[in-house]
Amino acid sequence: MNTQDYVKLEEQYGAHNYHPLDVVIERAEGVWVYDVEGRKYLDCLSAYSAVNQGHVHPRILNAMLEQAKKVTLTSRAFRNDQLPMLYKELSEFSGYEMSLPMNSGAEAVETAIKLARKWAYRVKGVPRHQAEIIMVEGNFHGRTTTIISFSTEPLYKEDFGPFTPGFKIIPYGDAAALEAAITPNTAAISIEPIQGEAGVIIPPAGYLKQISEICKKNNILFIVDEIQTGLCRTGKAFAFQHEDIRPDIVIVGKALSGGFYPVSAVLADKPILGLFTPGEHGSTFGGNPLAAAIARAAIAVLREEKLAERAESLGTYFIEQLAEIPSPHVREVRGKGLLIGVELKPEAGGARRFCEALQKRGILAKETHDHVIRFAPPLVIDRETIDWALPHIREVLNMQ
Ligand code: IF1
Repeated sequence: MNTQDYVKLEEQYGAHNYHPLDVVIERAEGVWVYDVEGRKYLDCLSAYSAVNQGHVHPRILNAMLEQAKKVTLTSRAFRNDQLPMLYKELSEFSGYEMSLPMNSGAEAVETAIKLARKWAYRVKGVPRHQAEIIMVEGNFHGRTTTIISFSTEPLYKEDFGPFTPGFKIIPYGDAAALEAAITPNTAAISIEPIQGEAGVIIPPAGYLKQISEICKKNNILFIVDEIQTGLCRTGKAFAFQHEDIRPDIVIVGKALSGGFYPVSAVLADKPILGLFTPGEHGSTFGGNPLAAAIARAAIAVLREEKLAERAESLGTYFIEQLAEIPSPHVREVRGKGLLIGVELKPEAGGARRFCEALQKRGILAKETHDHVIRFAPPLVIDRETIDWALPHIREVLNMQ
């Protein structure tokens, strides 16, 4: 079968909830993916930062295979020998005392919402079922009906009401707006340290610090969604570490498994995560030994291969080189570490056609919000590969 054969099957039998590029990947290794026609591409999306460690990382693969031969799922009705080790290693990696393992990022976000609400009722004394959580414009936290209830993207919500109450929206990047939105019933504010889906939106310097101080002053929880920005993507273990803050709750996912398995988690200290009591929350697969073994190896790779330092140095270089490309189409190049967005001018006609042109040159990138090309290769990329890609990117950014 060739590419079009696969595309036809997908068109006929699959729900059309995506509009993917017509590249049918059958194999991947490191930063490279290979399609069914044998063509080779540089992956500049990393499955939305789920394969920070590179595709099919041998160490994580081996951990998966070895654990799969032993036991994969025990349910949390019993204990297993991998989860306690993941708890400890995740605490050492993050500096948070405890964690609660889930599967998808959205499930971890939902967990954080329930945790913040419980803290509001049991600790802050907010009247039950009146807790408010403040979100920001341009947020992306997943696709569940509660999460899209606070989305500001009509496409994600318009046909899916009625919506979950208890959320307020304020502008992103404006700390004064937070102060104005707080009421006695405010439980938390939840933000992405850098907004990925919104187009790699980096808030003003000091914004996270201001939010943190307002939260402390008003006794509200500061939640950061690091599902896309965390785990070394932006040049630090967590993107919030670019400022001198320590949020109350940190949400991780994606690269927590290196792309091998859905693994997510909520991180916090005991006064917060200690609030959950047996039977209140959980999931069939959350914290299973296979997921835990994979996540342990994924964290070890981040640390041992110094992927944060790598993202910092190579990201700085990549951003500098992209910013030097003369192009009639580019409005701005922005990013942190290897989370980079090239924003095009509206008159460029949208980023999709540039991504299609990049695909023809062996580079897979994804447009986000019509006008931004996101470059987020696996953190194991090297300078030689970036230097290979730059002339192709330069040509494409100068096409008619
Ligand atoms: C799709 C976007 C990225 C996330 C943040 C939570 C989640 C995500 C910051 C939920 C997931 C994915 C979902 C995927 C495409 C991709 C995405 F374009 F949708 F917005 F990365 F920017 N918080 N992002 O980025 O995690 O439940 O998916 O495991 O839904 O199309 P999930």
